[in-house]
Amino acid sequence: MAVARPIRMLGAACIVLVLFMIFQLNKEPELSKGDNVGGLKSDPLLARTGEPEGELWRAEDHDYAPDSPNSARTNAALIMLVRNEEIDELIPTMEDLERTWNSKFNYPWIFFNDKPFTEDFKKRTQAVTKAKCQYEEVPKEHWDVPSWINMDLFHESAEMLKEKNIQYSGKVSYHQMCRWNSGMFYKHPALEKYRYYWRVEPNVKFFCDVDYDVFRFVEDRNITYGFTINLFDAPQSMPSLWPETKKFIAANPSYVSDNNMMAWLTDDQLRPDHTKDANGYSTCHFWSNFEIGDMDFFRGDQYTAYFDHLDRSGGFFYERWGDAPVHSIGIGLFADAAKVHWFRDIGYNHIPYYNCPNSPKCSGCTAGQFYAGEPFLAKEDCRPSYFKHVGTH
Ligand SMILES: Nc1nc2c(ncn2[C@@H]2O[C@H](COP(=O)(O)OP(=O)(O)OP(=O)(O)O)[C@@H](O)[C@H]2O)c(=O)[nH]1
Ligand SMILES: [Mg+2]
Repeated sequence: MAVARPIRMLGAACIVLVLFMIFQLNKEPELSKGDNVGGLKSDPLLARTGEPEGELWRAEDHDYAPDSPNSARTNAALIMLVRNEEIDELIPTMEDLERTWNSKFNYPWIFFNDKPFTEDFKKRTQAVTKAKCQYEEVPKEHWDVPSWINMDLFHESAEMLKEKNIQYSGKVSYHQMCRWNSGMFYKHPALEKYRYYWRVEPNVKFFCDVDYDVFRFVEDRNITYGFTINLFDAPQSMPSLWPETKKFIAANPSYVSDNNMMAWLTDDQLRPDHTKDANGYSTCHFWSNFEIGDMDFFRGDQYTAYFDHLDRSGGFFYERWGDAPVHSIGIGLFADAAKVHWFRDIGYNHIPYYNCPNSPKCSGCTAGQFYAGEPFLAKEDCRPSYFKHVGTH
């Protein structure tokens, strides 16, 4: 029986439409921001993301039972500085990371606080995980404002920073927190036996299933530092950080790594005004609310001397240096750039920024999304400079 011509035409049109849709679904998405991702043709976050290459340790192949004395876990821990009052924001974050990763590997959680943890905090956090939870107070000598800081000068400086809209500048505890994260956390006795850490904060989100042992991954490849988000900072919070850094380098030129990231640290193309206002530092940094790192790097001679130099100069209090730029400059100068890893496969959000891979392992975020909220946030993205000067590894 002959099929009427209009029906044949309709059938052909449907086939073409289906083929077109298959093509659209399979092609790599176009870059959303013109050519602005470090000169790359497409945003690497939009490319299909799988697991990293090479051998990976999986829970099916090794013993990751929580209480196993001979487990395949390496010496690493999940760490979090947190206040008792933040418990409600912390539980969903812990649940996220347990669901997507740690319930398979059972690395211990170590919580730090400048005050004693309450029984309620301990009970509710331990209930989220099969892994061991440990609760530690920060030693007073690691937290207190150092003796060489003049508090009158601190208050005067805080007033000036407030006029420049620098958030939290008047809050002493915020400065203490930034200093502790910059140069103290890895000196805590509870971390002495550990080499690798994964830093977590309350209220952050994880979107993707990660099915390999991330700590074994960094150990096997000798990775010094892993990040998810690369961001600009407020130059007004750190006018003397780069000048102090330059003084340190001039006095210790041999500390600088042969394969350093100076070009990224001093880029003056992407946001020239930022680099100018921060006196030579682009302000680009690894956003340190997420970091996976090798504490042996921070305990090493170069970073130790660098932190001590910065600490003595007073900028953690007279300015508002964050641990993110301080870690980033330390890593950018003293580490081997080849040993810094972008965890593109770990979907992550700390309000308002995202790392959201294009992968079937992820749900709850939009692939390639960098921010949620006002469009002006887009300009805080420093990935174009990082990809250009350092790469996408
Ligand atoms: N125990 C304790 N934890 C703190 C203190 N200040 C900050 N923290 C923790 O340090 C981390 C960073 O503090 P936040 O207040 O989130 O700082 P931030 O990320 O720069 O600021 P937001 O953008 O407001 O999140 C979080 O894990 C806090 O729980 C403090 O005084 N005591
Ligand atoms: Mg935070």
